[in-house]
Amino acid sequence: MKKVLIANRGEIAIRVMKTARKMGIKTVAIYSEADRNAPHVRFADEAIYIGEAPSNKSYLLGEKIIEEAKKLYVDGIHPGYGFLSENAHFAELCEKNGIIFIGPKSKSIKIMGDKLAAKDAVKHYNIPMVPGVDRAVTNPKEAADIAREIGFPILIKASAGGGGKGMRIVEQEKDVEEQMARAISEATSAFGNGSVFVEKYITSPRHIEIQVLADNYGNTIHLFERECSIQRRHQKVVEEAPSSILDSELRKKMGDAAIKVAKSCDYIGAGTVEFLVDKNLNFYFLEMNTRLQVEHPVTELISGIDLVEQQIKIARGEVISFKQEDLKIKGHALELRVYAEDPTNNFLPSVGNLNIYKIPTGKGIRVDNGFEEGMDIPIYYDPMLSKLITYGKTREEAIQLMIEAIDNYKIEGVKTTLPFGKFVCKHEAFRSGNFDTHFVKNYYTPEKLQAGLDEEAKIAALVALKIYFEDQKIVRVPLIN
Ligand code: MV4
Repeated sequence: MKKVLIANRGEIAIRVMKTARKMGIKTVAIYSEADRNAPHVRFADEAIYIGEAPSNKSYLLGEKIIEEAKKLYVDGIHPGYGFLSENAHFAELCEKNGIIFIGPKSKSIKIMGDKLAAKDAVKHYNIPMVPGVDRAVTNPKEAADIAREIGFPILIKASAGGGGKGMRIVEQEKDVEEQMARAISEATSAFGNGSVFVEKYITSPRHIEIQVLADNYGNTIHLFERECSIQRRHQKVVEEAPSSILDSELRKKMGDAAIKVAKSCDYIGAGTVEFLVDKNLNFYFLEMNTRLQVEHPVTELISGIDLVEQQIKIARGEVISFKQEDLKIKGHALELRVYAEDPTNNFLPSVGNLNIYKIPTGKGIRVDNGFEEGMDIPIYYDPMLSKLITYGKTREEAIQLMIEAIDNYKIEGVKTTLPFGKFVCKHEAFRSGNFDTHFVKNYYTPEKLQAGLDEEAKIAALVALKIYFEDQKIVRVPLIN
């Protein structure tokens, strides 16, 4: 593989290019009208203009991207995350055009993209599943019967859904009919597929996912877990590895289950198997993400494995060069997603110009960044500016590094989720490890964040005052005795 096209933008495009370059592979960027001067375009060896700013006129135009790739004799396409990364048709189209899709086969994408097909694929592998049904339910009476059997609350899920879209919690029998109808109509309009199923609702779970790697020769391994419970409306905010609730025994059980999930769909490449873990540490398979995930860096830091390098090696037909037994967790990593969103105003996108944008550096700090000072933040795409990743010997060290690194960002022009990240890192529930997927809903209010910001402003003002007086050599009258 001599030349790879990265069908993406922002931090992930740059992240993938860095590894390709390290491996001696040439890189090709694609860009939309809004990204003519974007960092990922300048970072690449070559760049191709695809189309207008909206994604459906540029980054989602699979056929156009392949057509341009062929003109430049590209050998492989890395899709990053989002956009075309879980588009089975695109993966197939690449192969049909003699270009390697750096990802799984389209068959695996198809199976795991459909939650019922996924349940069907894993059913002979003895994977723990949430109590419920593994077939589409259309009749509310049938749903009520199932609910009575498994017990309320239940969760109605869209088969074509995922990432929290098209889900309905139902607490009582009298609400089943109405919520069913809503779930079906939501799923029909959102996915063009009204198929729904019913599960027992796990009320306060942790969201833990396992990173897997599989080559073309039947070798499938896992690279431990990521704890992703700190999320807001299905948008992850802080991720970490390892999870403080897993011991080596549970880690092995979940790792083995994840490997079996990957095998059930003949998975090849890097993938992630999502689980819910309940209060009693029972775990249940939820879904599999057939792409490189946003939060992959925390796994890279604790395992010492470059996941993009592994993706490329596997795609060009190499055998995974290490065994499960060779892998060991070393240290602790945290990731904060830095979004241009206002945490004091319902996380509203805060678009504008990055008048000042300075990112922290130092030992134990990694920033995967897609922006630079002076840039306007395009309104067309996800407003994530960068990912702040910290790595320490212990969890406490990684948290402390995170707090300091947050303070060392200098951003003016837009509001960001940095103060929110600090709120999480300073919260007792997070520090003690005693939290679940409801952390944000349970503990966060804009007022608490504002109080923290006001306190910091006050301290900053007092420090400034102190420096001022010292400079002036003015003898102060004590303010308080
Ligand atoms: C669940 C659940 C509780 N019980 N399934 C959310 C996203 C999608 N991957 C599945 N999700 C959930 N499925 C049962 N049977 C709770 C969630 C869920 C969740 C899962 C992971 C991370 C955050 C979440 C937030 C709300 C709900």
